Amino acid sequence: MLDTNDSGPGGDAATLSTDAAKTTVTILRAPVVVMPGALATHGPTPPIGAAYVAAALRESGHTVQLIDGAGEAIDQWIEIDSPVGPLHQIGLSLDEIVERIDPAATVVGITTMFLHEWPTIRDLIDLIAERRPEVFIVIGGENGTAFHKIMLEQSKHLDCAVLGEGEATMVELCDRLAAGRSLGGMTGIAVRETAESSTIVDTGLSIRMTKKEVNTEIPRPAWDLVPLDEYFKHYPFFGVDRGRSIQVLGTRGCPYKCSFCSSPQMWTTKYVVREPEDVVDEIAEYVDKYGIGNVNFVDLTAATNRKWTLGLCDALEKADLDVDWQLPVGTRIEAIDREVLQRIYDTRCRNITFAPESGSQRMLDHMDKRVKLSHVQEAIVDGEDIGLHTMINILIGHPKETRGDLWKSVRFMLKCAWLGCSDVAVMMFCPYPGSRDFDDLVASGEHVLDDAAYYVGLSRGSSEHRSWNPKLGVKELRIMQLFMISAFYITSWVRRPKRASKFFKGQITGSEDTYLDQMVRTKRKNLALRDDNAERSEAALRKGEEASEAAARRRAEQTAGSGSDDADLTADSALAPTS
Ligand code: B12
Ligand code: SF4
Repeated sequence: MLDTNDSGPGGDAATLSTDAAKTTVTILRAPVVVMPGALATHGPTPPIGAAYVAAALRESGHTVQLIDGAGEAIDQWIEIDSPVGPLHQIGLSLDEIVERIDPAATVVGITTMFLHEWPTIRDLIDLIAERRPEVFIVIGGENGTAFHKIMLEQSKHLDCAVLGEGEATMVELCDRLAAGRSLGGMTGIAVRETAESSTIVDTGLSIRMTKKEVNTEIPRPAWDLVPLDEYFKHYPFFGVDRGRSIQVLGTRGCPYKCSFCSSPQMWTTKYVVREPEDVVDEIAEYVDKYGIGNVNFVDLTAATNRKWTLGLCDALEKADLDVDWQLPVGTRIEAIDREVLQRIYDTRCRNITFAPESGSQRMLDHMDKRVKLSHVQEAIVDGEDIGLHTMINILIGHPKETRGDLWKSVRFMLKCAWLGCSDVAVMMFCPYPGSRDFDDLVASGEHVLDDAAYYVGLSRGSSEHRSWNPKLGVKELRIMQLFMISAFYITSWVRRPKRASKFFKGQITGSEDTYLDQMVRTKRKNLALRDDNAERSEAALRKGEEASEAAARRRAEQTAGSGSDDADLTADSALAPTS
């Protein structure tokens, strides 16, 4: 049982132990799910969170296998049914994943970033429990942290959730499991209280690592366990295609607390930076090992600290690598000025995304989005003048947004286009678990979590999307989204006609400079790949159907026999781990 007298090393989660008993651990990433009708074009990218956790486990002495359910069959598209219509699952079927789990594994850790992955992961957990009832199943990641209570309630076979930053907590968890010790006193997990109980004990977020620990104790992602060549062969799916690419994380966390974002509940507001020299050393390693020519930073908000950004540029200049880099995740603006923009351009940053989210100050206040709109526009003018491609993210349909606010965003966005901004992403609001907006909407009964609601993050721009705004319906928001995107690029092309010809030329030659180039080309590639795949691998699609049927059968059987041995088995294994 969860013995609270055993304080163990609990509470000291930020230490990677190497002297405990060891076991074999499989880290799993489920196949990626995409919605054919949605505007977004994202597909699989290498699973950096899973690779970090795998590296930490390996360094502490555990034997580690990483199954990348997407990357290991990146050109296999399986059509699956969902409450929001057919979806495409890219990667291995669930059966194929379970077949690959190392027979020696006693722990399986599943990474999950997105809410829409949950139905697939729920099926995957059932299948693992059916075939490998002895393994201890753990979930971790941004959505695993935010949504763990419901996950543990819905999935009797899920034994534990690791909450927040994963490396040290997962090592401690596996050490305890390997030694047959109780999980009592451990920080950063959620488990069932006893074998019989449905009460979930949540010991709070993992303790965030200090700057020293981030810089000296955690190993780099275990990319050697990920089929990177498969990703290189296909397209990067994130950031503009500038050749062989890899993700890098320069900083951890974000000091802000925007109401729509789940980051504060996952990372707190502690912002930790890596030493710029170490980041550049990592990039140099990837140039040598994998021949990469481009880095996509996946930091929550990379350029938040001016001194750090300039330090990164100094280190890049010194290393003189033949590598471009991009900041495709929306970054803060307060630490950006002309000097910073010039330095990042000089060291080969080519694309930078700002995230003002709205053109209305009232909305910025509501969302707690601390940004100065005039500053964004100054950065666009300076950045484009220097040679960077700038992009802005705009969010529409927030529950507090009025039509007036929406039109202020349109005006702001068009001014940005006129000033030279290269790209825009207009996204429809969606409540994510872990965010303040999600909690408010669930509490007020305006957001009901049924099986269709899991896909709202994926459906943006499609007919399946919903609106949580009392005044702006989903139809109006979809029309506005398309109108805003079109109006942005028309304004940009009218003001700078050369951009239009460059765009069409790029679609023919395959060269990409902007997010628009990337989005259109990726959509075209996805369609071609899908058609190609439909012809080539009828078998894969059939396998998908069989897998869905098998999952449905399993669910029906479970419902019929619920309340039986399952709960005991899970709880027993959670509280009296294998030795
Ligand atoms: C980069 C990024 C992307 C990239 C790449 C993602 C990828 N690698 O697969 C791309 C562009 C592809 C992407 C796409 C989307 N994204 Co995105 N993305 C991010 C971003 C900014 C950073 C993620 C990242 O790489 N972090 C760095 C790594 C190291 O952190 P990590 O994965 O969390 O890992 C740590 C812990 O979580 C934990 N951990 C992780 N795995 C495991 C496993 C175990 C066993 C354990 C114990 C611990 C553990 O330990 C790790 C190290 O400490 C996040 C923001 C965020 N807050 O995370 C949004 C975020 C994840 N994205 C989000 C969304 C909504 C999307 C899209 C749905 C958008 C859209 N509508 O198209 C798509 C979905 C694509 C798809 N079809 O699956 C949301 C998810 C919200 C939700 N709950 O669903 C986030 C949280 C942003 C936000 N708040 O809006 N995204
Ligand atoms: S939206 Fe960006 S700035 Fe706001 S809390 Fe999330 S990561 Fe930080």
